[in-house]
Amino acid sequence: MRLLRPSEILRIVAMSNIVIEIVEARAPLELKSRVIESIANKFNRYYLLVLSKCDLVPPKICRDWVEYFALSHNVDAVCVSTLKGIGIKRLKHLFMDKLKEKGSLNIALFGLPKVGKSSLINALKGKDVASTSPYPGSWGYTKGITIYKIRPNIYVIDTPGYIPSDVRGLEVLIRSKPIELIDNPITIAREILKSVLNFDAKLIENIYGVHSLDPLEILLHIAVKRGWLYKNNKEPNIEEAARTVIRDYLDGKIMFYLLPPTRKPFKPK
Ligand SMILES: Nc1nc2c(ncn2[C@@H]2O[C@H](COP(=O)(O)OP(=O)(O)OP(=O)(O)O)[C@@H](O)[C@H]2O)c(=O)[nH]1
Ligand SMILES: [Mg+2]
Repeated sequence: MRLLRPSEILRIVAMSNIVIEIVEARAPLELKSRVIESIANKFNRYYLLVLSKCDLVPPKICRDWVEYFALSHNVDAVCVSTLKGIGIKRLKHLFMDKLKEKGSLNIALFGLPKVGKSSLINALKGKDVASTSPYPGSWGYTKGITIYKIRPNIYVIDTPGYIPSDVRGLEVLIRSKPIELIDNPITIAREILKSVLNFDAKLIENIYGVHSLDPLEILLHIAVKRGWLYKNNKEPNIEEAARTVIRDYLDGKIMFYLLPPTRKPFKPK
């Protein structure tokens, strides 16, 4: 699967005057890299964080994240949903303001695979010019660096997904390669289910029709219910069930999201 190389980031930032990093609103800190921001700062480029797929979190939570990034990271962030058309007008206004300042805009988009970079270009352009796909490496994922003109003097650069060296954990494991090629889908799906069960056990019951707090039992249930059995021993194929859970998480079918870290209340001395 084609990923963006670190050397390409430098080249793209050098030819841009705005750098946008896209992270999904449901897990911004799990997807945000320090690398992009620090390269943008080094080149003295305006850095903006787009909190994508904000339709998957309550509006108040996305607003809290915007406030969190403003106060804790001194970074501008915007909530966007290309699916629901949220935040697109705001972005366009922001670009028009920057255009007055800079004369022309080259806007670079970076982010892990499947955060919605190409979908954002299509929403800005108002038609499907960049190909998109639901899963890492699935048909239509971005394989090259392409410049799209979205308005006179405004160009947006689409890039392949990037796996930053400072981002680790589940999000990296499920986005770095096609789901069929993930070596340990059961371990990963159990982690996803564990987090979702801690968040709201009802979600799992609603999606998979099983009332259980045990991730393995849930995978067994999914495999049995869908008739997935290993060919050799006819046991439930929980590996297939695990890949389904990973797909459902990426699809947003599992409505799970994280909250911004709580700030310590300010105590006057
Ligand atoms: N719920 C929801 N899904 C979205 C939104 N925007 C994009 N998606 C979905 O997210 C998936 C990934 O979108 P892409 O635009 O292909 O993501 P990408 O970052 O360009 O992915 P790569 O090119 O592989 O790096 C697709 O299935 C989109 O339909 C959104 O606002 N809300
Ligand atoms: Mg893409």
